[in-house]
Amino acid sequence: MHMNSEHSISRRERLIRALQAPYVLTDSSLSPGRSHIDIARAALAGGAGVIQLRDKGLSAESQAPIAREIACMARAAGGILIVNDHVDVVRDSGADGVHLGRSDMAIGAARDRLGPETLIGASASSVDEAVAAKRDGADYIGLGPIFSTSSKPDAGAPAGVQLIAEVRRAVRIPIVAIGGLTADNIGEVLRAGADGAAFISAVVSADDPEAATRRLASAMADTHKEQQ
Ligand code: TZP
Ligand code: MG
Repeated sequence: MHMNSEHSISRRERLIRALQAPYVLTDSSLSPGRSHIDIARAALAGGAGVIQLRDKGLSAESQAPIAREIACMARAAGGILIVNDHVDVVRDSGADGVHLGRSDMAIGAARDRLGPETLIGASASSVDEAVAAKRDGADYIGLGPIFSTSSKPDAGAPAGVQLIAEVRRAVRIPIVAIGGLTADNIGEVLRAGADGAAFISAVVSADDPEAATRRLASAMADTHKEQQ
């Protein structure tokens, strides 16, 4: 794949731009009958800026060809693909980055494997974890759960939008809020200082994921306009 340092700067700039639109996690277990590719296609058509391939049950080997296809689709739509958990899938697929939780590979080790060009997102659920993730070299923070969620059984107690404001004061890298986000609460999430908003059930469990993404994108755009 073609890579140079210009590419690396623009990848982070592309992230900031992509985060203006919904960040959609393709959890197919919550979306009966739809594949990761179906969900990604619908979300991109509805205006998603970032797709995160997330499958807790599928091996890295099986995820690589899916990631390759979604990476092409995302690129064609001007969006970004992040792979959850699996550093090696990123290397093999041309995805833009990886998202790491606290029980995944350490951020520094992932950076060594992936180099400076690749985006690394890190989960945090407190100010201290966000500060540590930034210090370790994360490019953005996935912060949550903000509201209660049934999509991640071990997500912990909802923190509320107050945590977004606290993390905003503590770190300068982009904050992507997650956990129970919907078109109805996205305004307060962005006003609290989040740069982006990640959704699972609001998109993947909707009857029409494309229309659901479009509604979320429009709610986000309304808030951005109001903030200008
Ligand atoms: N991390 C923190 S909460 C969460 C993850 C993956 C689940 C978010 O799902 P939903 O359906 O948008 O609440
Ligand atoms: Mg993880």
